[in-house]
Amino acid sequence: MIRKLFLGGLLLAAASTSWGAINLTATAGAGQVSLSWSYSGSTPTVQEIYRDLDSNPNGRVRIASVSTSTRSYVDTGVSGGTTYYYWIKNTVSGVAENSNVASATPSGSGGGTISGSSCGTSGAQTTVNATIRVTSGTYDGGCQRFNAGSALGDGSQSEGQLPVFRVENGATLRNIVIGTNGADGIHTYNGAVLDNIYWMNVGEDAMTIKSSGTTTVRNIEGYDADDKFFQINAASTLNVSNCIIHRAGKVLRQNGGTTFQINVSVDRCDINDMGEGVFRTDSSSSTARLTNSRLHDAGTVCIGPWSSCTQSGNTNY
Ligand code: DGU
Ligand code: CA
Ligand code: CA
Repeated sequence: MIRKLFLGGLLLAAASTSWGAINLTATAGAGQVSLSWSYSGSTPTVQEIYRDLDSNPNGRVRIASVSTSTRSYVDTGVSGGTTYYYWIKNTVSGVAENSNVASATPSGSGGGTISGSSCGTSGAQTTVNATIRVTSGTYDGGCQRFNAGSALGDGSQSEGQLPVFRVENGATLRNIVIGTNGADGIHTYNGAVLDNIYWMNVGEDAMTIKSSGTTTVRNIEGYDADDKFFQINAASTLNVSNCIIHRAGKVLRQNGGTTFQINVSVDRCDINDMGEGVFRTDSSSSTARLTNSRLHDAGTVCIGPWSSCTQSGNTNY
């Protein structure tokens, strides 16, 4: 009689939860984690998915509640390079059982769309003998090719060349091809927007921030910057998105020996064949961020005593 009662207790336990198991696996993808799970010995009833940034379930958050028949889930709310921990929780008649913890580290989104500039290089050509100043509103170049004349420089590494464009006070420069003589590229003063710019052969540098402000640079593409692509000569903010930079010493240089603060963000860029690296400063108060980008032979990402220099969501190819 005693033995029979004991067996009955065990059977009851098996029919509820304590002998069941939920076997969870997590597979990392580009910008996502795929979960799949199976049951042995218990019945899927109320299924919830939990996620955490460590394997201790304290502090985990519920990211989904799924139907009784579901056995897989794709979590797209993740960042590349971060390790995530998951559980499936199944509740039957108020009694909860949890799966094993499964973890995965997704890669970056691979940059999403990185398309560079939509200006081809076959537009009409103009020679620029005096820097074109854009002081307000928008200057739209219609994807014409602007070649520096010798009055501006020869596109070599010599300092003191003049820029092809100078953009000031938040004005916008759009749809420009800088031709095979790049001279000193584009200078910005007190903030500017540079949109859809193609540098066929960067001269001494592609763009210089000459005075404080926020410079926004998007949808750009540039080739063969022997030294630096972006030169930053004033305390300022630079936000770059959707760029292709092909062959350069480095993507960005804060002016040598300066200690003012710059804040730089580069998102969704394809950076390939850098001689030295990506960001270089001598200032310990400056910050830089490289996100959602694709890198190939990009060298060292953070060079110098950056206060903060971070990367996330990037992939190497
Ligand atoms: O002494 O300041 O190349 O602004 C060196 C100079 C040099 C700058 C820089 C620039 O760092 O002229 O393009
Ligand atoms: Ca935790
Ligand atoms: Ca320069």
